[in-house]
Formats: sequence, C-alpha cells, structure tokens
Amino acid sequence: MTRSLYALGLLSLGGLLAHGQSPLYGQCGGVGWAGATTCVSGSFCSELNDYYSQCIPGAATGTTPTPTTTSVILGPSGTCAPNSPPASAGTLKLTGINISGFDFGCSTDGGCTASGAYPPLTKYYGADGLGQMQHFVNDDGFNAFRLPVGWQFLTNDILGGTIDETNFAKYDDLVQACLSTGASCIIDIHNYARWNGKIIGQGGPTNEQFAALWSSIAAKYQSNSKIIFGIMNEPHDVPDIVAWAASVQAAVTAIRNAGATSQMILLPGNNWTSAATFVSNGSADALNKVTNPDGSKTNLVFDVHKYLDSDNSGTHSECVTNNIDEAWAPLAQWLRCNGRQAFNTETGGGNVASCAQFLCEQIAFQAKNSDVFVGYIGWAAGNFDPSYVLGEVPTKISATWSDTLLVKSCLAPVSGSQKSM
Ligand SMILES: *[C@@H]1O[C@H](CO)[C@@H](O)[C@H](O)[C@H]1NC(C)=O
Ligand SMILES: *[C@@H]1O[C@H](CO)[C@@H](O)[C@H](O)[C@H]1NC(C)=O
Ligand SMILES: CC(=O)N[C@H]1CO[C@H](CO)[C@@H](O)[C@@H]1O
Repeated sequence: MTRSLYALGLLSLGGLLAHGQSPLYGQCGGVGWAGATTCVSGSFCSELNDYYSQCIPGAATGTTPTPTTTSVILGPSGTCAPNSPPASAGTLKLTGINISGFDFGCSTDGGCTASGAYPPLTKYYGADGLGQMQHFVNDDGFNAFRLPVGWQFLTNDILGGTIDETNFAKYDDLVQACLSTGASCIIDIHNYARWNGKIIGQGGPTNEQFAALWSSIAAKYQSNSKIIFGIMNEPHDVPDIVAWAASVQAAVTAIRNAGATSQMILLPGNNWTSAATFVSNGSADALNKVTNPDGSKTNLVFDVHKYLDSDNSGTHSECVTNNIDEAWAPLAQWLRCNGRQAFNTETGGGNVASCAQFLCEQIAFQAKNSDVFVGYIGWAAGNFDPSYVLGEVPTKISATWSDTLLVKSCLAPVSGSQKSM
C-alpha cells in the first residue's frame, strides 16, 4: 500500500472567524463546512482533502495542501452514475463497536475451538458487554454492534453438525443483550472462510454445510428486523473468487429461505475484506452477481474492513493513512456506478494522536458519502484487556463510564467526527 502524500494547511494563523475556535481534533474546514475555521491554541488547521480539515496538535508549516484526485472507474456499460454524493448524504445509518469474546480461540486459518470462546457477559464471568453496549448507545449515540462468534462454538466443534443449543443459548444471551439496547446487531461468523485450515467450498466445508449453518441461525432470528447477517469475517487467500461467491450465494439463499426475507446481509470479499482491493482483487465483480432468491439485490451490502496502520493489519498503534485516496474514494465511485452499498464493519487504531487525526478524516469522508456507505463499526470492545493496542473498552468508575480517545474524538456519533460536520 502506498501512503498518499498529504500537506499541512495554514488557516489557523489569521483568526478569520469570530465564531470561536474548533477544539483539538475538531473539524475546521472542508466542503460544506460552516463552523469555525480556527483552532484552539496549540493546534492548527490541517487540510487533508477537499472534504475535511481538522485541528491537530502543533504549529502550521505553511505548505500548500495537495488536492485530492481520484481516477474514474466506469460501470459495466462504460458509463457511470454521477460521482458525487447527493445533497441528502451526510449521516451514516449505522455506527458501533465490535463486542468481542465468542470469537476468542479462533485463528486466521479458521481453526476455532468451542472451549476457547469467552462470552463477554458478567453472567459468564466475562466483561460487562451489556453495560458496555448500554453506555455506547445511551452516552455515545451508537446504534449497531458486531458480535463475532466462531462456527465451531455454535456446533460444539462438529463440522456439519446442527446448532448446539447449549452453546447457542449463551451466544443468544449476547444477541439479546444487544437487541435490548435498541441497536442493530450483526451476527458475525468469525472463521476467515475456513474450518480448521480448509476453505469453504474449496476443499473444506461444503457449501451445503455452510448454508445449513446459516439456515439454522436465520430461522432463529427471522422475525427480528434489527438482526444483520454477517456471512463471514475476513476471507483471505481464497484462490477462486468465483467459487467463493457461490458459497456466499448459498448462504444468502439459505438465510432468505429460512424466513429472514428482508434483513441486511453482509457479503465479504477476499484479502481480509480489504476495502482497498475490493474492486481490483475481483471481489466486487464476483459478489455483485449474488442475488436474493427473487433475483433482486435488496439489502445485500458488501462487507469491507480497513485499518489505518502501515500494513492494514490493525496491529500497530500508530496510524499512517486516512485511506481516502487509496480505498474509500475509488470504492465510493464503484459503488455509485453499480448502485450498491458497503458497510465498514471493522476499523480502528491506537489511542494516539495520529489515529485520532486519520480516523476522524476517514469517518468524515464516509459520512459525506453516506449514500454508498452504510456506516462503520470500531474494533473493538468486549472482553479485551485495557492494554490491548486497539482497545475501545470503556472504563467504569463508580457509575460513570469513560471512553478511549478514539471513541470520544472520532467514533462516537454524539461527539466524534460526524457530529462536527
Ligand atoms: C491486500 O490488501 C492490501 C491493502 O489492504 C494490499 O497491500 C495487498 O496487496 C492486497 N493483496 C492482494 C493479494 O490483493
Ligand atoms: C486477490 O487476493 C488473493 C489473496 O487474498 C490472491 O490470492 C488473488 O490472486 C487476488 N486476485 C486478484 C484478481 O488480484
Ligand atoms: C485489529 C484486530 O484486532 N482485528 C481483529 C479482528 O477480528 C479478530 C478477533 O477475533 C482478530 O483476530 C483480528 O486481529
């Protein structure tokens, strides 16, 4: 991945407006921005792209901003829908946090063990996932949670087995906790397109086994409109993307035929569902052919992830990119050309200044393009230790919850970068 160059703006010195100053990490410019264009002392207004300037710590260097350029991607007919967001865009529909725990014990080769799952609920001696979600909804304005779980946990380690009702009841406790907050809840099978090292439909579980899993899950939640079906977390190194699309199709058909006829279903591409290579890697074309049983594509939304660290792995605390030029702008264009939408169900960074800057910019861009981006989900809270580098676990002291820097400054709808737009 090449890091796009950015330049620092110089708006802060003049004191142009008398309407107060933007706070540290607040917005201070960009298309359609009518608020303050100066920053509080100790920070300056940095223009990263046409859409977003932000107050970041330090002093301006006086260099001129580099304009953002995006290459044109044409639709199938060689023409493209207008490539700018409609005036109605600006607010993302779904925003939230991953509540991790039932996916513990899963590795990237799809090797999970049922006994490794660690329910993020106090009832099971885990973190207070319910309290976290209530706080995130009531205090931060979030309205969606992603609830990762290993396939092996749901069938108690038996491939092709039916749902293990004892294990499922525990996972359902988390789902019901999520639903009780009024949020939308994403069921995320966290298996990287695999079962114990073998790829679904390509030497591993058959498409029928995968469809049977989804049929059972969908039957349990078919009447609840707040449930979103996340077909698979982060497929990667899948050799045949067309065959993978057939596996995804099998799951979609199973979900719809189990009675979940209208809920959102998330379709994951190859390469760890990287937003940057969704089009170039061939995932977009292959998954664009997946349909509902009636032939429509209603509520079939592409699932994309993107971290902001040097290798898009989400393992480093520092962020180096806002992903706009290399991922979000070209993806927005492809989605608009093809009349589709995507949901960024994993993103995040360390609780450091570079991530507060870049993640705020990424979210502001996504919000500007909310006609094609449904929303984002931060990684992660739940059962992570407070020392976890990408931790978004709030801390509770007596009755008061406090959020991490990134949740406060970028992710939370009530105080973050959407609010400041
Ligand atoms: C996967 O995505 C990353 C960026 O997210 C990119 O650097 C890498 O080249 C991609 N790999 C493939 C095989 O497409
Ligand atoms: C997509 O990425 C995978 C690795 O995740 C790679 O094996 C495959 O060759 C790539 N396909 C294209 C068309 O780039
Ligand atoms: C950045 C990050 O923590 N990503 C994680 C997303 O999903 C699973 C959690 O089970 C992790 O393995 C990934 O590393």
